[in-house]
Amino acid sequence: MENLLLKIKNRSARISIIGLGYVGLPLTMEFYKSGFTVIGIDVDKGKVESLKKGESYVQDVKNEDIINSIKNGKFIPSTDFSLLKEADTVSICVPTPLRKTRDPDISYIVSAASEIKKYLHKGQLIVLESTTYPGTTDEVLLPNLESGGLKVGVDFYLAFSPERVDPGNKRYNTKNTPKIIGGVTSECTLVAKYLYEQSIDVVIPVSSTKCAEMVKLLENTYRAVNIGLVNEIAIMCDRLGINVWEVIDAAATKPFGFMPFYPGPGLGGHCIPIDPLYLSWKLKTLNYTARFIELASEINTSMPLYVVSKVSDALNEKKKSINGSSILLLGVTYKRNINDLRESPALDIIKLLKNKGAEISFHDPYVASIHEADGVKKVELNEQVLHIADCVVVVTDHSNFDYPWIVKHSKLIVDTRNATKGIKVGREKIVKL
Ligand code: SAJ
Repeated sequence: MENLLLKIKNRSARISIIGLGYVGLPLTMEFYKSGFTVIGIDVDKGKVESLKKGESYVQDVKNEDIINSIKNGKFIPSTDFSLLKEADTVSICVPTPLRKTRDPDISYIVSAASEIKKYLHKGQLIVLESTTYPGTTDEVLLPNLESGGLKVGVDFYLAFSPERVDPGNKRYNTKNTPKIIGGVTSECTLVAKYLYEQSIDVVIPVSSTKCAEMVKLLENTYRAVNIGLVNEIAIMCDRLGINVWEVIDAAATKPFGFMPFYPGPGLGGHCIPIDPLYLSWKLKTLNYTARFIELASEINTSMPLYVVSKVSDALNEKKKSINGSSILLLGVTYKRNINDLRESPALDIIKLLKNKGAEISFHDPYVASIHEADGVKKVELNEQVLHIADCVVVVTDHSNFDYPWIVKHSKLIVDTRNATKGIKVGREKIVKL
């Protein structure tokens, strides 16, 4: 262990990262900036080629950092896993999606592990960062890595450290977001903590890999359940004839014991809709039903249908039906001011409206086309397009939309994000969740 600690201290340790996406690439740059040489491995040749051309495809990573690190020989992007034989540490930052059956898909972790095993050698540190269910490191990764005869905590070190990357967040980044580390043994925790604290401001050890895996799932389940709660509160307020947005803003004046969440068209992104289902799946294998997670998922996934019912009621007030109406969606990404469509509720809303015979178009400054929704075209946003639409639906409240101008030139608006807050017009023109 001492030898590895010394190599980390004098920066002769060769770091490797598997998976150069929105987690792995920023982490690569942090290790580089703190003086390490980093081998970055990705199965996607296109990513590796872009990096070699000095082009970053991750919004929080600058081209110049890529160019400088490669020019100085301190960052080696490659698709070749055999480079792992030179690596002293390996951080695994691969995707952990859901299968079509909504069960966890840890196949990317398993294939990374089988590559690592080929080149595993004494003194190496392996850290899994991909979000997964508690037990993955101990029950899947560890047996795989020890099957070659090396002993964890003695010959090599293994830990879990949840990623906490929030793409586009201008305040929190990889370096200044506290990092949790849980090792298989105390030596594993010590070595992993020592490595990460060379590049990350605050590193917090916990007692096990399972604890570290669970920390991440608590963080994101907390969000999914609270978003589910506030979506149900919105439905209740609608039945009660109460403005849910006013209720939340008023509740948010409480300086303690309350954190505002806001209703919306549904739960998008690659974390919040997915991570809690990793936890509920694991508990099912232990004959336990994670009721909050399942209920929140049920409510959140019902929100697109709820939005379409609001559109239907709003058109009905104008003696129109969805069938044959022209409907313009404003914003289709899963949350404001980013270009990510993954799991976006807009995709569900489009499907539901299409099935009811609507003529749909969209405008989103961050999106050129929606390949998941053929026939739904992007239109330029102008007075005529707004006026032609029988209903305009604000699905994603990008900051660069001119909401007063949109309201002025629209006949009818369904606002799922309270984006038109403060604009004084009659209820017959703006309908909110
Ligand atoms: N959403 C609501 N109401 C809310 C908050 C979010 O409907 O009050 C919706 C969003 O529109 C989106 C989905 O939920 O469709 C997820 O939104 P999010 O704000 O949780 O954003 P994400 O998915 O980018 O979550 C990431 C997570 N980061 C990591 O997993 C490392 C999450 O833990 C962060 O808390 C979150 O960013 C953040 O705070 O920005």
